[in-house]
Amino acid sequence: MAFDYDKYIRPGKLPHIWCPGCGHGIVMKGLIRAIDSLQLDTKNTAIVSGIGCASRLPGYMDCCTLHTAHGRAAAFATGVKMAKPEMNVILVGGDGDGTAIGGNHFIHACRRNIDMTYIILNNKIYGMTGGQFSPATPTGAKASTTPYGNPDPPFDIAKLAIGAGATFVARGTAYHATQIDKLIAEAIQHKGFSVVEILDDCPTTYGRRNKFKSVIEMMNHLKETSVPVKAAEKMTAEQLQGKVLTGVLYKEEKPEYTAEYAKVIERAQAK
Ligand SMILES: Cc1ncc(C[n+]2csc(CCOP(=O)(O)OP(=O)(O)O)c2C)c(N)n1
Ligand code: SF4
Ligand SMILES: [Mg+2]
Repeated sequence: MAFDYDKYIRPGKLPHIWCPGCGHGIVMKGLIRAIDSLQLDTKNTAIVSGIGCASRLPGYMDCCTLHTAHGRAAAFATGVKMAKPEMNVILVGGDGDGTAIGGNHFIHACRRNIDMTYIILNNKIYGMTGGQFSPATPTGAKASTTPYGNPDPPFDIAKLAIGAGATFVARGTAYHATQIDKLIAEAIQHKGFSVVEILDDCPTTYGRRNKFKSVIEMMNHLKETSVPVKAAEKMTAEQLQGKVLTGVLYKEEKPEYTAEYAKVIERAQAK
């Protein structure tokens, strides 16, 4: 029997706002399958976002959802988790939302190791506002604000998360759709701050400017430029030139923030 996505879609919210060929819907379906595979109680699952095309995702989900201010998903989500540590808290947002205006919130959420999962939909551009360059736009790529090519080097978002202290970091792509749910499910099960970066596409504001002739070309680009971590172990530095690694990139066990905070309260009350 076909998978019943409707079960998790908020009644009356479709059609969605995304352009034909946008990768964000592929990620939403992956998130739905992950929630279903873990049998999460949707009434005990908060999905929190900032602003952007990616950040519209929670609005379609029949869970407890918060669509907040640009770049502030991590701050709101931290509030939810601190108030209700028993809730599953999932953040969803774009590369611009999470690493430009929200970069500060992002790195500090990583540092605290609070038990939440942050899904970053990295389409390398500010899609919603017409294609301004983001901190994930590749050097040389064209954006509405870099019409002669972007002079800035991009962040490697996964490495940024690891450096800032996230204890589970994975990367997937919208091309590898059937891997997305598995990465998200593993991230949700991890006790601590987990980040899942999904490389996806914005054909409307990035693809057209950067000479991708079709969505299929953008998808093939994701396929051709990514390598699973296991396969990368057998490849030379030369073969890995220009490739990004996918799969679980980092995992460690560390004290979780809400549990540590509960101990602080206990100590204070014992005085
Ligand atoms: C404080 C504030 N500054 C700027 C904006 C305008 N704005 C809305 S979405 C967005 C960028 C979204 O890019 P990204 O997070 O990458 O999501 P995408 O649309 O690419 O999915 C910007 C700059 C805003 N809404 N609020
Ligand atoms: S503008 Fe880009 S990111 Fe936004 S919905 Fe369209 S394709 Fe997706
Ligand atoms: Mg974006």
